[in-house]
Amino acid sequence: MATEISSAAIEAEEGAAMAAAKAGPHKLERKWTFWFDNQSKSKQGAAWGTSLRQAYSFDTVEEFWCLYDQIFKPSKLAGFADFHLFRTGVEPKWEDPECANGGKWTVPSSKKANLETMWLETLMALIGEQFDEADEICGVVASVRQRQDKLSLWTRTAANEAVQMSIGRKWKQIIDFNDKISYSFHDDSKRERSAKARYSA
Ligand code: MGP
Repeated sequence: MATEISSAAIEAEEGAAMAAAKAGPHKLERKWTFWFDNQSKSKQGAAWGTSLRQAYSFDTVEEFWCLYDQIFKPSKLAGFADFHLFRTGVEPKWEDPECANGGKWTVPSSKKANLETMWLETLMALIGEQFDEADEICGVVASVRQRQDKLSLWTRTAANEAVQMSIGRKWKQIIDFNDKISYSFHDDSKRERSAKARYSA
């Protein structure tokens, strides 16, 4: 009897493994691209963006984990650098047509470990399409700075306050952040270094 059960169990396990292999990689709803910008390596006085590089695009869960594990962990960044995850086709620049009328929510992070956790939670929420207004989100940036690290969630229609408030509130839940976060317009950032907060959540 015992032998019968164990062989049946083995058969069932083999069946499940075969099914998983046949199912193949798990496709995401859309394609995403990782970027990086190691500004500590750029020449002094070089224009902004000269060190910004498009790195890898992916559209399966398996590729995401591979890229995240091997490369895109903020703890691997030193000095003055950024990692970005943006929808494929959208460049992480104010000048991109999808970002031109947009802005960003910013979350400061005083501890490296917090930045790492919040970054991963945000990546998973984006690729898992957890935001109701997913089409309104351009991407997320992890910035490692000497002063203070931060995460910024870039959205496309800054003037739509209701959409931004909904995204900001949802983001705080996702990353389990309880302090206030603020939203700035890229248009203001173009004019002044410390753009004023337009919304807060
Ligand atoms: P930042 O990196 O967004 O601000 O922009 P931060 O992190 O507060 O400042 P940092 O000194 O710690 O990096 C810093 C500056 O980079 C801006 O004031 C712009 O001069 C330039 N810059 C940043 N971005 C995202 C852009 C962009 O998308 N386009 C252009 N043209 N310049 C940018």
